[in-house]
Amino acid sequence: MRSNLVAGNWKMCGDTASIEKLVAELKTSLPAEPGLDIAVFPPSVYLAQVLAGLSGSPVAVGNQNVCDQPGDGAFTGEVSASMLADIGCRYVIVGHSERRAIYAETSEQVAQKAKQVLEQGLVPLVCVGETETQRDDGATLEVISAQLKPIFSTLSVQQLQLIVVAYEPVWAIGTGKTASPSQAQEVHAFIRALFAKKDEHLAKGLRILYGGSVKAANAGELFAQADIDGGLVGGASLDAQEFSAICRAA
Ligand code: G2H
Repeated sequence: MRSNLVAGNWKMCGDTASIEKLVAELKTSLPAEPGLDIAVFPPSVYLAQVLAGLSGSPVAVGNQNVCDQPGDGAFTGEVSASMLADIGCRYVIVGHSERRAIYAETSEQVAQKAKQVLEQGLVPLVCVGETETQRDDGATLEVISAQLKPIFSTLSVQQLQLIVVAYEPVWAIGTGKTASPSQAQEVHAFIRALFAKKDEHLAKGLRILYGGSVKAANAGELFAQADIDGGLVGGASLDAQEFSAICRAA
């Protein structure tokens, strides 16, 4: 049976004081339930602060990005998966649509990043999702399939068993528009079927999160879908009460 995962992507938000307050509030408000994993992804300069603040709590910490090369090396400005493992991170988001769109990350780079993360014993959250134009053109499933192709060709079946996929329709990110539960379920089922072509057992165990304007008011309906195993939450994860309510819905 798959355990649900709710992940809070804080993006490029916060400062020392606001993060201290958020961590303190999360410690008292987040549910601790068997079968539910919770992780937060602060901006990387605050990872040490958040790891220290959440130490002893069941909440895991991850980074929002990683270098596609192994460390150490001459890659100015980058952070390696080995460094993230060294400080105690458990997860890394790779291929978020903001990185694909703003920083021109390709699906091949995303697969290399996932490989680096796995080689350090961490779990990559591999993000995929179509733009509004692609959805309007009826190309959603084709786009998702193309984004996942390098993941299948780069990772072994053993490695694929360890990843988490996040379906985040670009048109729903930070826009207040959410995919309907049935729109999201259709894509999640498609993703699971793609993994089943590789290995049935792998597909059954794969956790597929939904992301895109998830909030307490829509989380329950989304998470009730057969192939939705939790959420990747942006804006709403910056409010401890709202994030806790989303976690309770999982
Ligand atoms: C999608 C999501 C978190 P939000 O980017 O990754 O953000 O919930 O603000 O749409």
